[in-house]
Amino acid sequence: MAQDINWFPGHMRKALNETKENLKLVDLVFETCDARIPFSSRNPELDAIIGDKPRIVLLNKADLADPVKTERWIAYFKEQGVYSVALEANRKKGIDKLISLSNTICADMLNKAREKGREGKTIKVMVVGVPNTGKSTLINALCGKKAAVTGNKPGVTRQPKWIRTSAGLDLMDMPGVLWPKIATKRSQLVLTATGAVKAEVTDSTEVAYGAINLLCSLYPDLMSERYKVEIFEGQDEYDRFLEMAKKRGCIMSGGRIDEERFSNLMLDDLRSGRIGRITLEAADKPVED
Ligand SMILES: Nc1nc2c(ncn2[C@@H]2O[C@H](COP(=O)(O)OP(=O)(O)OP(=O)(O)O)[C@@H](O)[C@H]2O)c(=O)[nH]1
Ligand SMILES: [Mg+2]
Repeated sequence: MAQDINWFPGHMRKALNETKENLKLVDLVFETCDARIPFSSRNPELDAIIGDKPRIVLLNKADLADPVKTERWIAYFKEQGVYSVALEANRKKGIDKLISLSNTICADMLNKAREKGREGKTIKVMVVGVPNTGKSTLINALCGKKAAVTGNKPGVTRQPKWIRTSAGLDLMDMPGVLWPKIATKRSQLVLTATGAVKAEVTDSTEVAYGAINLLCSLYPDLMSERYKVEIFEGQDEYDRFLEMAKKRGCIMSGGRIDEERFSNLMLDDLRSGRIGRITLEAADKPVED
């Protein structure tokens, strides 16, 4: 991965500080991650800030992830004593489960408020996570209207914002945050490939090349089907990349392969689920390089 990517621009430091300050105002934290990369899309700095505050890890974009692996991740979080829910925020799937789990976790607090005569007490929730994991989409799903701005790129939400829902939750939408030193090249690759890092600061050919090699080892059948090439052990990776680009018609005048155009097409395929349902990190060995 290119050395000069700034994973932690100034506005993210500001958002992280605001997370720390606002945490005292909330009862519960929803931490969104990308179900395709539940290990790499959890921010260790956010994790430290959240500390012991009750939280639910949301495996969002579950529609794009491998369902069997998502089940294993849910079991893994359970073993760790962490609440988690698989979500498809854009289709409102998993929302009812999330509301009922939030009520269960906050039952004591709600009962105490009721005893004191505060009937309408809401659960105050802060929604945090790395960029582009669907925080604002989730908030819109919970309140049934477009109260938060969403977008198919990271860095859409810039300011914390309170949004009231009819489900008994008050939600604070937070800007997505990364952290300064993303430990492994593999984490850097999967975060950029899935779209948590601004496309403008990455080299699309480098990201697509890495993503293709990873996907060919994890999901050879899906890749072979999508890009109409044979995938076999000992294959030259660069030759395979060029062949895929050629099959996709990414050829310039004079016959040269248009690597950049193919890379952008491939990343678009990956980000929008056209390759198939894929999960790039397994719960039984979450740390790999
Ligand atoms: N396939 C799929 N896409 C989703 C899902 N949830 C959100 N998205 C899409 O993901 C993109 C990012 O959604 P946002 O809600 O803006 O993400 P965010 O976490 O608020 O992003 P920042 O504000 O940049 O941190 C949008 O294009 C959404 O439509 C989901 O469950 N499945
Ligand atoms: Mg947002």
